[in-house]
Amino acid sequence: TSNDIAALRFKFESGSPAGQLQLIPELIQAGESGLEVLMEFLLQSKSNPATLVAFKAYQTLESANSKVADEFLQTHFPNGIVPLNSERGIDYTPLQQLLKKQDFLSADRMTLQKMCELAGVDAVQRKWLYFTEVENFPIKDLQTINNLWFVYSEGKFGFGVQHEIWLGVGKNFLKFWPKIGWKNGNNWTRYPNGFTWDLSAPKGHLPLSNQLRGVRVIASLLSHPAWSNKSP
Ligand code: UYC
Repeated sequence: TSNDIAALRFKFESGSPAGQLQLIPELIQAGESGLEVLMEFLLQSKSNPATLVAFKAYQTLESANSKVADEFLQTHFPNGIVPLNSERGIDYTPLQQLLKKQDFLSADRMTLQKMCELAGVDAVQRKWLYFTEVENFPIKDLQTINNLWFVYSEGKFGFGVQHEIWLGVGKNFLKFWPKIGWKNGNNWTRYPNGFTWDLSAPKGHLPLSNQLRGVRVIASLLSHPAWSNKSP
């Protein structure tokens, strides 16, 4: 009844993220009026960094077989739900498209490509990064890349997750590698087939940073102010 849906709407809108996740199946059961609650929620949170709840709401609408929901997504979120802010005019749409499909291997390569674009023409030709370039990356762009990885991996991947794990081992890379599945005993995980390209991977497994040229690039990525300064 309309009373039930009003109560459900109130519960959803005032709930914690965990509570909201649990309510999504009930909203689907409520039919079109439940989907409307999710659409309104997505519109209201449009300018904020996307959250896991927003991603679940998005996935739900996408698979709802509803003409209204399809048109809504096509109009407001044609490429996905993460805002693609860039301070240097970089187009992160291709990265969002790959991550939305959870094609993590191609997304990992695209991430390196986009970070090279962010660093400038020299890096695009070189196809890898100097740590001095990484230090100068804008917070906004790293947060966009990270939000994309985080949201579409349902909280498993991204530099922010790697940052947390790295702090947890006292910034000790020898302890960090095995934790994220990049080294097993004395053996480096081999690129590309040794890595796990789906959500069964350990937390923080992706995106990769090639260590051939040393740890300075990943060290400056993980020390970047993007991970301590959450406001845009
Ligand atoms: N590779 O082993 N890696 C490559 C990783 C290393 C090697 C690319 C990560 C160790 C060679 C990516 C690890 C190592 C190539 C990564 C890893 C090594 C290559 C493609 C665990 C030998 C070039 C993008 C730390 C002991 C040959 C790029 C090729 C490529 C990532 C070998 C993303 C996380 C120290 C010879 N490795 N790389 O940047 O495949 O080239 O084209 O890090």
